[in-house]
Amino acid sequence: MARAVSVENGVRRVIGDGAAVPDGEVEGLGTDELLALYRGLVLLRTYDERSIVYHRQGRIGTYAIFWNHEAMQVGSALALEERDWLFPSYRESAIGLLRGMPASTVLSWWRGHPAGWWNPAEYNVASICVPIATHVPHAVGFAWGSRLKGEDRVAIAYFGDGATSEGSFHEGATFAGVLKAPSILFCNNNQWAISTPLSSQTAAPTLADKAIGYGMPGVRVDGGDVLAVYEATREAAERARAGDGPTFIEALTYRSAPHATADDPSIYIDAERVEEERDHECVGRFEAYLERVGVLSEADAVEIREDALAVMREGIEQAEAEPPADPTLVFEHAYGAPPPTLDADLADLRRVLGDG
Ligand SMILES: Cc1ncc(C[n+]2csc(CCOP(=O)(O)OP(=O)(O)O)c2C)c(N)n1
Ligand SMILES: [Mg+2]
Repeated sequence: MARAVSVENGVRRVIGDGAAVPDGEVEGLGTDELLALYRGLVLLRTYDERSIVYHRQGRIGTYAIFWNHEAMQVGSALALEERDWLFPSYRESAIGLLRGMPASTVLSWWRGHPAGWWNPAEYNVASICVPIATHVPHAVGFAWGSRLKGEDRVAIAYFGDGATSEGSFHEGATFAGVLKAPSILFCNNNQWAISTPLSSQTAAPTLADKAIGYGMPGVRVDGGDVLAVYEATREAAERARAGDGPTFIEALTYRSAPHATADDPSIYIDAERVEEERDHECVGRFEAYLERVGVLSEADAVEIREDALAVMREGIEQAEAEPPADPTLVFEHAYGAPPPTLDADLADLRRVLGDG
């Protein structure tokens, strides 16, 4: 049976439904800040939708869709300061765009091109992490190191529900709690780890319940509500800066797109629940809120959408203008002592690529 994300049971919500459920507001967010959140949502939504088209056209490789995860990414990233560091997983691949990273960089990453590598210190955005949860200890270690150096930086690690079953999550969370590292463990609970349901990840009633075992607060928030995510992340950052340690945020959603372009969820997912989620997708939900509070005009909305499309057009053009990568790069940094077969392997690859 389909069921909407509950707003009871301690799940924080700010945006109402325009009818029986009233709107709230977040202290300190004026017109400019609300429009910045909207701009971020539209930019990421446009990135995601264009990427699926580029994938179908063979212009990027396999792509991890984040449709309807934008509120979690934008709400949390914009609640932090520019000096704070983001540690994304593949699901947050384009989060750097919110820090001024060109779209061509992220598109190049999905094209498997070295132009997709960036210097993390340039944007305070760590490399996209594909191994599940291994970046949790990285983020926590970074936060702890920053504290030792007397810097006022918070690190946020993004990961999924499935990641909470990994050893690296446990190690990172333990480390964060014990050392009071100024960090935020942000879990996008989209209730699926590819085809493995949440019920296989934990017997606990909620993922936030795990936080108590690590000595940190566990906060549950409606992951489709950009304002609730913003507020929860801002509070977590304040705790971290005050020296009170990490916070685990469980943002609830239901994955309403395939895991990635290579996945067919129709054989395992609850289609009715997906439809319901899509009807309440996070960008439209915030747009309706902004219209209700009189902040967004139709002209603004059109301009913001056109700007985002222009970013993507320029991004794919730049990514495709990159000269082909040198295949030796794949081999060069893999071994301290290369095996004797490596030269022959490289010659084979060059032949396949018509490159030698
Ligand atoms: C260490 C490791 N094991 C397995 C995989 C294969 N894998 C890729 S995505 C994924 C599911 C992760 O689910 P979740 O943590 O819920 O994140 P979501 O994709 O739903 O955002 C798995 C098991 C991997 N990338 N890394
Ligand atoms: Mg998941």
